[in-house]
Amino acid sequence: MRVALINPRFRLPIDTRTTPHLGLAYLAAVSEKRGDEVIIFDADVERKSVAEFVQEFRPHIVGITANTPQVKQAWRTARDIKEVYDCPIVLGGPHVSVLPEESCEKPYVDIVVRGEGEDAWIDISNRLEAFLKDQPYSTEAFMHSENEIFVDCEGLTYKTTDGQIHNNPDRTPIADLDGLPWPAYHLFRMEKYTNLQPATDHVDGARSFSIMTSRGCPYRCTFCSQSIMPIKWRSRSPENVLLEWRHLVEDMGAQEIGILDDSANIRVKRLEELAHLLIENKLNHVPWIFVNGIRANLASLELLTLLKQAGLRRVAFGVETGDEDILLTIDKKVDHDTIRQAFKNAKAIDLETIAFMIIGLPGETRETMQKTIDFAIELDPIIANFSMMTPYPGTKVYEIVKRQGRFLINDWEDYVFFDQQARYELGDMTAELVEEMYRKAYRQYYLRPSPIIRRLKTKDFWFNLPRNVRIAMRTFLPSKEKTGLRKQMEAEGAI
Ligand code: B12
Ligand code: SF4
Repeated sequence: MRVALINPRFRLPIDTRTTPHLGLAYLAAVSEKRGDEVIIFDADVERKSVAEFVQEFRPHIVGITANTPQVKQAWRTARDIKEVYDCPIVLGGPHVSVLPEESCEKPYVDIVVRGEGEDAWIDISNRLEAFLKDQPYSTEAFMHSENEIFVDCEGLTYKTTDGQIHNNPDRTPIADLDGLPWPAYHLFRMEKYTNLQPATDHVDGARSFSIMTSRGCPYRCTFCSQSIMPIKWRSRSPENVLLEWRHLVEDMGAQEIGILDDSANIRVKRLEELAHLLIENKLNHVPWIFVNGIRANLASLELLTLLKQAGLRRVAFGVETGDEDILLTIDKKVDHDTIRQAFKNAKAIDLETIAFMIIGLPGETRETMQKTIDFAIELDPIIANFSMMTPYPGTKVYEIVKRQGRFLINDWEDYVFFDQQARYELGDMTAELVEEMYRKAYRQYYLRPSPIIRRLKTKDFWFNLPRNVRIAMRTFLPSKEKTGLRKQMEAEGAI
């Protein structure tokens, strides 16, 4: 079958990275393994319209991914396709996994896959192929209520032709991650993408790759959207990761690799084994980074030293807040001294560090937010990343705001966290205060002599000068205007 997988166009109001979508890369890989002809249409880097694309490729099935700010663009994409071409349209990803009916109610969406997608996607493809053997091609017939094609297909919310929405039970998470094929990077035009951290690194985007060595996270921090990956943490074996790592370095020419796991160091022994394998197999010359925070309580000097020998260049920690009480309320299950020690360990061996911080958590006051800024300054990472607290549906913070607070946004496209605008108010925490402290965080952190001198001393800063100037302008000047794309999308007609 011909299979189209689509990443709807969505640019953040900041100058961020554009990297191949790993979820689509996995879905494409399992489809190729099934024997399908697959095209990934990444609207972020494509020039032609999606309508032109489907008319040329004539896919038997289309899959569209959607996180929260992307979901309206996913609906527009589905509509644009259905207007010119008939095929079943399937949505998946973090947003639709939490609110599947919302998307399934749209006339141009047939099926929503909730959670991890590979098995459900292949199941849908198999059922479609079997159906097409005896029938002329028609989505109407395929989704007809009398056919009951999906009645026992787990992990799906779907709509039959009588307008009924069916919510099937969840699908069991993939137990054997080693059984998955490698993400289909060969289907992306790699030269169109940036590297993993373009604000700091000067690596060719076509030589920068992501890898996922584990899925899920056993924690449930109140602000974190954990809709796709279940609470059960599962990992690939070090030997299996090594094979993909070697492929990225030797076949794809990787010059940097980013580990995308939610919690990569949950099982320390596994990471140690991977590090030994990278060293033994002489793959440690290619620098790699932890793109997401690793657990500070499991980042001993011994572990970090070994990882550095294996090529680790930069490590990130989810610090979130500088206030002890707020830290307890967000269920991070770590304390400040542990975080201090993790940074000390990383710095002792010259690893670069990133701290992820949040401004505007429930219960915050001017004092607690100031403590967050002060704690970032104390830790002094090369990147202090302050996010505006954005309550995503499905999180505990979303429920708290719904019950006790007031949302200041009612458009999914505004669910981004670098927009300088407060997303909600709760008790005495006003939007004005949060926005003031958010701007203060960046100014107070970055407009100090040490970060400025540190940046000026790095070669990559000068290579990335135009981008760095743009980022500085956006960060330090208040943003009143919506981005050009938002305006354009609004002009094209909101759904
Ligand atoms: C890497 C990453 C990014 C990168 C790159 C994104 C990319 N191109 O893939 C960058 C830095 C750009 C980014 C940005 C943002 N991100 Co982000 N990101 C991630 C991260 C850490 C990993 C994504 C990943 O590769 N996952 C692994 C793959 C295998 O999973 P997946 O992509 O979800 O796909 C699987 C399923 O969802 C499903 N699926 C997905 N699509 C489809 C489609 C079909 C048809 C089917 C059947 C199934 C299916 O099947 C896939 C395979 O199992 C996740 C956390 C996480 N654990 O996923 C957060 C995460 C996706 N991001 C999140 C957020 C909030 C954002 C931002 C909005 C943040 C912001 N700055 O404001 C932006 C939005 C950017 C945009 N343009 O849309 C949230 C999403 C929450 C939500 N409700 O939407 C997550 C879940 C983090 C979290 N725990 O809160 N992000
Ligand atoms: S913030 Fe990190 S530790 Fe907390 S639930 Fe999300 S992925 Fe897990």
